[in-house]
Amino acid sequence: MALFRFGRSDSSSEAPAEPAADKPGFFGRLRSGLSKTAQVLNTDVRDLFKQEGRHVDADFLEELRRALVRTDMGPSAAEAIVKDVGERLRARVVDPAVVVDSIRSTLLARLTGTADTLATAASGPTVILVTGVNGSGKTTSIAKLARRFTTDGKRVILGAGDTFRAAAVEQLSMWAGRLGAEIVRGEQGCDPASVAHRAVTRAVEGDFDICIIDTAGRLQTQSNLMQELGKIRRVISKQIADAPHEVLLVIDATAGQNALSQAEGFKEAAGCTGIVLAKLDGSARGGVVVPVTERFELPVKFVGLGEAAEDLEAFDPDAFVAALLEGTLSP
Ligand SMILES: Nc1nc2c(ncn2[C@@H]2O[C@H](COP(=O)(O)OP(=O)(O)OP(=O)(O)O)[C@@H](O)[C@H]2O)c(=O)[nH]1
Ligand SMILES: [Mg+2]
Repeated sequence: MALFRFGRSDSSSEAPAEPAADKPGFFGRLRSGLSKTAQVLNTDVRDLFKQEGRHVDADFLEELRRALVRTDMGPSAAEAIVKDVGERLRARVVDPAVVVDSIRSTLLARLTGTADTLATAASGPTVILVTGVNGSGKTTSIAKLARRFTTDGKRVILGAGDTFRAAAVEQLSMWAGRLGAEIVRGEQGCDPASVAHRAVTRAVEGDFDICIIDTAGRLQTQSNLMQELGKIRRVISKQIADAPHEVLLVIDATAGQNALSQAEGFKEAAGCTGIVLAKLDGSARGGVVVPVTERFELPVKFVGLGEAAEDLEAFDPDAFVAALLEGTLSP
């Protein structure tokens, strides 16, 4: 299986949907999306440095651990940072630079393996199945992905596998029309696996490069609906042996710790291969991708930073951690 790498979209070379002044750059939007987590780091962790000449002892380490756990980075990353800081600074005067460096390197180590790559078919169409809970941003993320592919010169076909709501099919059709992608639709209430089957058949026959299949939102606790995802998967893999090449789980960045149970449920039922973290532009709790990536080995592939088709960026761990740590050392 090959890997497909998108270039980082350069806002200066693309027509923005809104005036540039209204739209902060990538880092600005990432920073605002991570503001809640960054704020905890900023206030709680910085408070620990305030006491002049304070030594690194058990009390300091416990306070640091508690502050870190209050972010969404998860207890395991917090513990690793405390251990590292304890080893590097034991009985010495608190050095904020060492603490920040430890946070940075620990989080980066946990986010490695996350890359802006998508697995693609060696030949024939690449099939991407998109899953997630209700309203997480699946259909919009599909539009954003489709735009990336069509901009790259690829021929894209969409499968309207959310047959639950008529409006869902309309929403995807609207995007397909705008983006110049073909769409395969089914009757409302029909079996989504049959729509997926028809979309893949058309993708093969029509020599499309990419086939992206939408699904209705569902909760990871609805076992019948989770089994339906398994069925869609099986139907696709009978048509193309190594498909779906990616099964993306779209998580709403504001889901916080709920993202952990979503990742667990969807990975098990649908064999998810990666995450799209949508809505990171709002007031979000995006730090949760650290434990999600670590516990479920689900790399974050893309982040959604707005409602428009161009508001998708490849996940960049360095920029992500830098945004989290913004201001932690500043007065
Ligand atoms: N601000 C912002 N809004 C987003 C983003 N992604 C999606 N949305 C909005 O979130 C809402 C839900 O998005 P959809 O793409 O319809 O979500 P869905 O998962 O397909 O929803 P269901 O099909 O109902 O389960 C819409 O109003 C989108 O415009 C994002 O990255 N940022
Ligand atoms: Mg949808």
